[in-house]
Amino acid sequence: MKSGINSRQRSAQAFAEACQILPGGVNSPVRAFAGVDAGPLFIARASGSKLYDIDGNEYIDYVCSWGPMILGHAHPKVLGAVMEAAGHGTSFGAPTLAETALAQKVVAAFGSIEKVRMINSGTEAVMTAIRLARAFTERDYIVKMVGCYHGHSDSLLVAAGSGPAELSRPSSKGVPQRLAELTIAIPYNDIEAFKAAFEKYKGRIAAVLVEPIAANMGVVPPVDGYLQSLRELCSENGSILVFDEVITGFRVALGGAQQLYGIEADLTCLGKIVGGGLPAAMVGGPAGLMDMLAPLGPVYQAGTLSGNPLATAAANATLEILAGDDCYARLEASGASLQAGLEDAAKSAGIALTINRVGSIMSCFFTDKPVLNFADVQGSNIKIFKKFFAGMLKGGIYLAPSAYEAIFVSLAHSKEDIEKTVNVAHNVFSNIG
Ligand code: KE4
Repeated sequence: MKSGINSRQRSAQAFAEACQILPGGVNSPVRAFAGVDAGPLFIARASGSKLYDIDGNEYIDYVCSWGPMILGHAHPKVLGAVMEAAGHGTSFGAPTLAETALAQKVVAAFGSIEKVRMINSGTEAVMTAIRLARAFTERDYIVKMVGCYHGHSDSLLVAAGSGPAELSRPSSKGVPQRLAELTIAIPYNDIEAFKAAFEKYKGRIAAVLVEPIAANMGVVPPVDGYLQSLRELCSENGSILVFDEVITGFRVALGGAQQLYGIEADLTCLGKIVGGGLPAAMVGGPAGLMDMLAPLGPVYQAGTLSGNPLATAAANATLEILAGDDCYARLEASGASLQAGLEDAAKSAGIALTINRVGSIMSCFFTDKPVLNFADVQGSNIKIFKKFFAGMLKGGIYLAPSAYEAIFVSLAHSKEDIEKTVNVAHNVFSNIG
């Protein structure tokens, strides 16, 4: 097995075929490698920290399926739980004990959550949270931050990060202007802009939606006091503070960014890790809000495969392992080691590099300035990012194919993986100029 790209012929052929039948050859835009002017690799299998493409190339994987694979790929306990569940049937459309058990784990981890509703995607979780907030407050406006991404529901494809940002149209066609006007987009980490929005739309803002650690414009942590200010202003104005913890939930701490920063949201959206690599997500919050959901309350939400037995099996197995006492210390150590190695490699090559990191998520911005919001990301050198991405891939390191995404480190990444990654980066940086 060779590491890195030796041939990618079969991927190229597979992509050409896929493009005949799938728009852009993919089932999610960021996978198309549009952000790095290349064609995607087709993956044959994955195990631990490694991915293997259909040309037989091996990569150290830092995409981790865009976050869910915090334990690494094909973890034996997760596979075992899924296979055991599958043997009893794959979907019933009826309640199961595993859903209650999973909900109990989430409630135990998040002090702000008394009840959860399981769904199938982060998009649906955020969509439901917004609907709940609008129902509870009887208001229509929502505030989101420029460059944050919250899935592809209409109201949130406004000034969105991740894929839409890559396509340089931060809003999507097909979203009615009248609907988009109910979404107020302001810069992340800008409290004055936030206060001004509350002044202008006083008494009319149903919800403030934020990634407590932005990770869809690359990783951009909240500046000191930012989340506290959002919390206070929402409380003062009777608006619902929604933390989109689809990436940060169970990633930066078992209790997500809320545990890390000590700020409680009114509603929390979870996804990715909470599905253990299968389709599952959640919206959670106090019973007074959550009980507005059907069948109890007037807010409708439903899903054929919600709480699916396979996804709940993967999720329960994953969260049981993450509750282990040293997981987050190990993730922090690996993240810090990778950051230090990459910074050292860039410095020795004279490359301007700013790394933003929180625990096991980070992003590389090719600039010598701080990166505090989406405009700062756009001011970084994206051309150098593309060369960095291509060089790392050639060296057997699979990073997210976009400057607007994150590097995810898992518990399966070994010291040797980190060392190899840093060595490849030394080589790439010394030739990137
Ligand atoms: P999904 O609907 O893709 O499960 O979740 C949407 C979502 C919601 N909130 C946050 C903070 C998210 O990051 C996401 C999805 N993240 C992207 C990558 N940054 C998923 C990858 C993709 O779109 O293919």
